[in-house]
Amino acid sequence: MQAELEQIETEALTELKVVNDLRELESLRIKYFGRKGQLTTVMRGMRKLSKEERPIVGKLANEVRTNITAAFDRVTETLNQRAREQQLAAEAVDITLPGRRPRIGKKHPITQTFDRIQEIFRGMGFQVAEGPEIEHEYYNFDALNTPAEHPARDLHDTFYIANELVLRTHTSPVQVRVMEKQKPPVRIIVPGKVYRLDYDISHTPMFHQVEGLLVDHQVTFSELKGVLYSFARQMFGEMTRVRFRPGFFPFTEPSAEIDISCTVCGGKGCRTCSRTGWLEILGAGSVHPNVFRYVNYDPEQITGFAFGMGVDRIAMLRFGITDLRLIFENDMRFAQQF
Ligand code: 2NM
Repeated sequence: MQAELEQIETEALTELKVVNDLRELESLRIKYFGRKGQLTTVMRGMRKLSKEERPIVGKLANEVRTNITAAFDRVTETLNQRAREQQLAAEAVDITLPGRRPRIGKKHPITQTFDRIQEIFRGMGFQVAEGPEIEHEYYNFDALNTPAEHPARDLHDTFYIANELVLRTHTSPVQVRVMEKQKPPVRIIVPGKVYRLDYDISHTPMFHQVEGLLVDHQVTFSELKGVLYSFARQMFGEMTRVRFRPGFFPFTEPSAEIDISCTVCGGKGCRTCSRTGWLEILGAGSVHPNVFRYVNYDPEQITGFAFGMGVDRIAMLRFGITDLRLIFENDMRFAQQF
């Protein structure tokens, strides 16, 4: 039995030297210490030994068990450490590598222009209103003093999408909706997308507009001039000159077309202003009494002015964009420049 114990010890220690992983180690533990393990079996057999032999063999058995256990502990520790090292190596981060530069988004030049226009008009006490892009003919035309026979309602200009429903051709219908709900004073601007059946080098079927409306008791045309002069100088620079020419819109009377001195040449004449020194950027006028009647305002008591501008052309001037198509292509190389 002693010889057997010594052989178990030698064998166990030898086998433990070549263990590769924790699974192999576990099957060795079962082989020696399990319920039917070699050491367990020998120790169980000690019951049959004589009184004299038992302490001697028992002492040896204990020593053998202690030695093997110690060897198991050492191997366990080594394997655990190796596993930790492998994990750390696998998870290692090379902090000397250059960082990956995050792609930073930019606001589209149209959005930036909308933002600036809104900022200027908020500064003059206007609030921002929005409304649907699919409109009823009533709001897009009738309530804006544009009767059924009016040329602006021609099929060639308007996207009809269903009976009596159109894609709005301007943002003015939103102003009608606001006036229907709100008594004067009304002081709003309406930014948004508008749609017209028009597609060539200088027109896209969808484009962007900001329209403004100010109504109250005793509002005059000179206040319109004051607001638009202030806007022009904040938007295009303090040196900007402004001129009003007579114009026509069905929803305003009188109406005006408003030019600013050319932002490229300062008024000397260049390609951008077709050698005139002026750029047409706004339409405006005093709100037609008929528009007030549609929203139940009394035109004897209430006056007001309205104006409208195309945002796409203003954005092109602002950022020096020479081709309208670039605004709608959404090429990242284009967008990154502003
Ligand atoms: C323009 C030019 C002139 C305008 C009129 C109205 C409303 F709803 F009050 F009648 N909103 N916008 C208007 C007037 C728009 O755009 C070139």
